[in-house]
Amino acid sequence: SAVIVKSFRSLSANSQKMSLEEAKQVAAYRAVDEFVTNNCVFGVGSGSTVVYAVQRLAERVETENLKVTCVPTSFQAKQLILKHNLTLGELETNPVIDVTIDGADEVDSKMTLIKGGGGCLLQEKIVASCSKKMIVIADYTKDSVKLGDRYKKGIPIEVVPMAYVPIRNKVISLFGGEIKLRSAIAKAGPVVTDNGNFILDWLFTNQDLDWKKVDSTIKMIPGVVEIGLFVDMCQKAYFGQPEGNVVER
Ligand code: ABF
Repeated sequence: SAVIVKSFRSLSANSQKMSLEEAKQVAAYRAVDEFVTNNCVFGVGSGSTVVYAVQRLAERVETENLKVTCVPTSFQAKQLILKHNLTLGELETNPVIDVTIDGADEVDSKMTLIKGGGGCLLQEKIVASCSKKMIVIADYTKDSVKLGDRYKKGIPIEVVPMAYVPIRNKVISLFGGEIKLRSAIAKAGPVVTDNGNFILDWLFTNQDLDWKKVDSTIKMIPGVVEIGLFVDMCQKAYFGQPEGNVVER
């Protein structure tokens, strides 16, 4: 009986692990099936959930013979587009995007997003700003009431490397909390983004800040390139659940 209990435990543990990936996949498939149409320009986000969205897009392009132009939000996204032999576009030739599907680190009850855990926030925000619709796909661990409820790694701020110390000091003097310069692994050098910049992770403590004001104020600090706060940019979010269903907001 001990063996049976152990196997059930490992099974349930595996099924729990599987459910996080399944949750991402079911959310991604739902969004692609709902929003991607023939002749559309599609913004491809970054992160692990978007991998499933591109898989589903490639399936549909092939089976339904769809014409879709894909604009990437990072080096990773571009590689995904090329890997699936999808039509690669760019903002220079496709400055208006019909729909962007992207991941997020956290979504609050007002659809404000923390993005940039993967370091791609600048191009993600640019592409999202050029999109008629921006759709978030995520597993259930991203669905929060307030920013900071679940995601504890802070809000990423992309900065020009020379200015990271004065920016760090200014953000803390304005809004409190603490700030860490993102490095890939302990004692290694700082992470450098696709755009050659550094990332500061701002571990905010006040969860009731006016995020629109925070976004605009921090953006005004010289040397700040972008902040991983998406306010009033996301029209809809799909959260895959452990049971395999999808919660839409
Ligand atoms: C990307 O998706 C980033 O903005 C964010 O950090 C990431 C979330 O990653 P995942 O989909 O792997 O949870 O868009």
